[in-house]
Amino acid sequence: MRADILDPIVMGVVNVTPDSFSDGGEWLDPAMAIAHGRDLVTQGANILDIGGESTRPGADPVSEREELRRVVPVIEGLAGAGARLSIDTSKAAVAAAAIDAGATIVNDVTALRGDPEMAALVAAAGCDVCLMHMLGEPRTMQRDPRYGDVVDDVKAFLAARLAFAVDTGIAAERVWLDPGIGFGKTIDHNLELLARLHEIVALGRPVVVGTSRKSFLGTITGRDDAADRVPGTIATNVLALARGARVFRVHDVAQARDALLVAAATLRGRWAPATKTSTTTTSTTSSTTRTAESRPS
Ligand code: HH2
Repeated sequence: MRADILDPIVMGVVNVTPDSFSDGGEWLDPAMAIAHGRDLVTQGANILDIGGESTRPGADPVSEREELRRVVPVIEGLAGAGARLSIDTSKAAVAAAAIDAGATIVNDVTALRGDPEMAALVAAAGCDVCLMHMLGEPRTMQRDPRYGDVVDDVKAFLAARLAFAVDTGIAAERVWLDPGIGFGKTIDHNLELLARLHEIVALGRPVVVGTSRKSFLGTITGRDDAADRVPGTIATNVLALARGARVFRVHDVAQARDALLVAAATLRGRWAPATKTSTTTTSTTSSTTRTAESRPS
């Protein structure tokens, strides 16, 4: 029995991009993106992660103006939809506009290295921030990535970025950490990070895992179509939960949510019925009560 297993938090992906690796172009129209976000909330998303720039291997950068044009109307349209809103950006101006429009989480795949203004913005806003590991940058990151020991290296990087965040005035309780599955990693790097995820969890901050539909799942299963990688996504999410991960960034919310709720109850050897039915789960181990302001701590 695992009393230490906290309620999983499901972060649904809303990509307002023409070129994302698995759903590029599907939600580029703001009305379509807003409808998709609302649908993900209905499916059980606790957080919606809205992004206007693809970070897939080889992706070209997007201008600030274009990124703002893509994401701000979508965040405005999803404010009050029943989930916390996260902005997936490494640009401070985009994060600032998103926060003004209702976002309360900044998901920065550069871990505050991409824009010198970002750390101060997050500190002043008092929002939550996800710091992700990436080796190199999206255009070139999959060209022969190398580590000493991948888990030790990623853990040391995340510890250093957490210290940097705290030094710039961000409360440690606001920081989430993400090993950056697929960002400058071979298939074996991804698998070793997932197998030893508890070593990252030991840093003491909520760990975010983003395996959803990624290419290493296709390599293992032979599934070329990213939409066919949901079972692989769920396998990694459930195993990550068992190793202490807290937030699961997924495209296929309903399937991931069900699997994670059953996995959490099974690991605990106990199930408590939800007492409220609004849209986001609390961080307690004792129930699946839902509250809009819940966050990992
Ligand atoms: N993965 C992607 C984008 N943002 N953020 C975090 N914290 N962790 C991740 O693993 C992560 C992320 C890539 O997935 P997706 O958004 O579907 O693709 P694209 O970058 O092509 O838009």
